[in-house]
Amino acid sequence: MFTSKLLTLVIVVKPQQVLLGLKKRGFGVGRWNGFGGKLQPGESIEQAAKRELWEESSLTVDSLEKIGNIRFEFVGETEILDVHIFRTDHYHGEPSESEEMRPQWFDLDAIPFDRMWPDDIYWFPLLLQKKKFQACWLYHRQNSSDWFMGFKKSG
Ligand code: 8OG
Repeated sequence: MFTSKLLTLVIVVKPQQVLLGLKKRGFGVGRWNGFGGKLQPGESIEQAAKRELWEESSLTVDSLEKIGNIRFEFVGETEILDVHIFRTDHYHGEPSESEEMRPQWFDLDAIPFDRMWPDDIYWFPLLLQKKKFQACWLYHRQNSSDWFMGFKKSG
């Protein structure tokens, strides 16, 4: 019996740069990523996305554009991670370091894919081109760099 856990991920983009945070603890520690996490009881996916962005980067947004959805499965595990991905080009405030993330702007031609989740290199270009996508990835085990296969669909 499989269960599914909803997660959010927000990627902040400005002309020629993208904001990423270095994850300082927990799942994905040591990797650069967007800002996000699990839903709290009673929250909508968009509310959770805004809250996590605020908690991890100090940025606020008026609205978010849903751009992608990725489902992650892990071999031998019954919990699927259902990650809803948003892009925003408009934000308020200045990014600042939180307990969980150290934010940094990266030029679009210098995104540190070798220090990000291995699947990111496949869908970031779609996000940057504002193309909607869905994907499913099967990883060997949580926080591992070993993945077996991926499938992506854009449009
Ligand atoms: O609350 P926590 O930090 O554990 O949430 C995990 C975050 O990591 C959440 O924003 C979803 C995101 N995430 C995954 N897998 C992947 C992935 O393969 N690539 C990227 N970019 N983010 C991921 O859970």
